[in-house]
Amino acid sequence: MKGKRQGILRQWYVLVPFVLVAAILLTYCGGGGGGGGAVCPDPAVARIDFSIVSLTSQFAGVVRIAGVVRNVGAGSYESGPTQQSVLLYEVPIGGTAALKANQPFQNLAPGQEVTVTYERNWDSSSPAEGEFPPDYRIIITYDPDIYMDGNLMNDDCNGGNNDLTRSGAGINALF
Ligand SMILES: [Ca+2]
Ligand SMILES: [Ca+2]
Repeated sequence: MKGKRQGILRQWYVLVPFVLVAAILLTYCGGGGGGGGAVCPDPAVARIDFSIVSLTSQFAGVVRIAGVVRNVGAGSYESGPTQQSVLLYEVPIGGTAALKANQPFQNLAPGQEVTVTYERNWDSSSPAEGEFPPDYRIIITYDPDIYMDGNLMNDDCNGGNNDLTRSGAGINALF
């Protein structure tokens, strides 16, 4: 009996910090919304678009990979010019991710978008692209101290939507 009570006490010691953090987040993100929704800024990777720029044959050409980031929060994102960026990686199957494009951004009103793009030659009949296409991965990256810079308007209130991957198989489907 005594052992069980100590176990519950131990669980509380672990839980209390999480409850406090959750309460603080709810107070900040949920307060003063008027409509009751979150008013904090939330840049998110909305989608990855593929398109053909030009054809060199029926099966090959120049393609564009575009990662679209949108502020899906109800609050304006307002920050310094060098504190955030959108990164585009190419990830070969079984290989190492390679950074292909880097698009800095600064302010994003609710619903506003910023796009990172990368163009390359693509041969849908080749093994490296047609048979085993790489993945494309878009990541929103922030300065490490962005939550401690004294500016609440650049605190992304949802870190769970800042990373999206799409298979390059979607490019082959365009040819
Ligand atoms: Ca901040
Ligand atoms: Ca986010």
